[in-house]
Amino acid sequence: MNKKIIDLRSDTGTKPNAEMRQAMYDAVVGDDVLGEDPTINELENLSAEMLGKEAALFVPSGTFGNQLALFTHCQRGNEVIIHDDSHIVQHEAGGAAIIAAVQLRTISTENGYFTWDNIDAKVRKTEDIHFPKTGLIVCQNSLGNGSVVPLNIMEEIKINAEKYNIPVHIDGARIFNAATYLQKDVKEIAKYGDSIMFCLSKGLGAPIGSVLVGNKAFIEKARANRKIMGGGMRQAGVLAAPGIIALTKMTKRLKDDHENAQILVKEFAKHPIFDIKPKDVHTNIFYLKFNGDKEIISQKIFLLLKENNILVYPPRKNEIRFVTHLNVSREEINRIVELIPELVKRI
Ligand code: TLP
Repeated sequence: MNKKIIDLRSDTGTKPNAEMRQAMYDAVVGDDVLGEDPTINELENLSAEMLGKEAALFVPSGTFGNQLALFTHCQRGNEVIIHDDSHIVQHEAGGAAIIAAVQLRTISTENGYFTWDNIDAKVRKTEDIHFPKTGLIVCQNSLGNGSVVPLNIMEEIKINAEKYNIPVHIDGARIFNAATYLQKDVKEIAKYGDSIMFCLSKGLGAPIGSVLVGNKAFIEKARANRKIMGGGMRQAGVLAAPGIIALTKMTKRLKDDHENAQILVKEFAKHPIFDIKPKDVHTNIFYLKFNGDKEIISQKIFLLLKENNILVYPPRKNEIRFVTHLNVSREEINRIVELIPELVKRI
């Protein structure tokens, strides 16, 4: 058995490459709380420019960036319209209630995203003091299942949100994956948000960090709020330096991860026991579903993968998530492809 571990749990586990480590070593730093870290300033200027916004703010994590956006856009007690499957609802430990002190008004749909039609009925359109005020709409692209929301859906949301004066925040942790899939400049997605959070870690390979972008007034307020949240970092240019490489170089290699996901999915799709279609997989993340006794099969597949040193998270709702990323080579993908018929035989 091949002993080398292939870790497909998440792209959050990607390691900084040699160039990033050298850039960290060489980074010129200063006190960023005073705005004096040249490397952070460079990263923030580059981020704003790439996303087509006026200003940007470096933050420690994606969760931090999302929570900061809620905190900055909203008043306490505001209502935030958001999809039930979103990261903010499912994976941010209830932070919205603690930090921004907002109420999340969730919407569930089959495909993981909502349209303006879904949102319209939830917008508070009256001054009646019984009701909370709608403070924000949150969209996510790409989605947690790796699929990409069509831009006409986002455009319709933005246009209508503007009519009611409601800002839109985009959780764009993997917005560069979405842009790669759509073969569009990332600005073409970012223009549908008043603020966007994107991650330098994950598929872009920086060890840490995310960026929040928006207009100057919003980012100025967010900078003050970041301090309140304890996210004012000092000589953090050592963290921003790999972020600059993430943006300038690593954004161009995401297509490799998408191709690797497609190679796996195409192999799975050959076997009727797997319920998956290559065209439904857009980026580097997919959920493998099963035909037959889903609970037993998903558990067996999980254990067989583990036996072969292929790491995925344990099945949830009888589905297994796979995430391809820069630390999984084509050779390793081919090793899994060769193994799939063997797995099927052993179920
Ligand atoms: N997602 C992680 C886990 O938290 C689930 C993962 O393994 O996918 N927005 C989105 C859409 C995300 O997927 C994540 C991380 C975040 C925000 C939070 O980023 P971090 O981990 O930097 O706080």
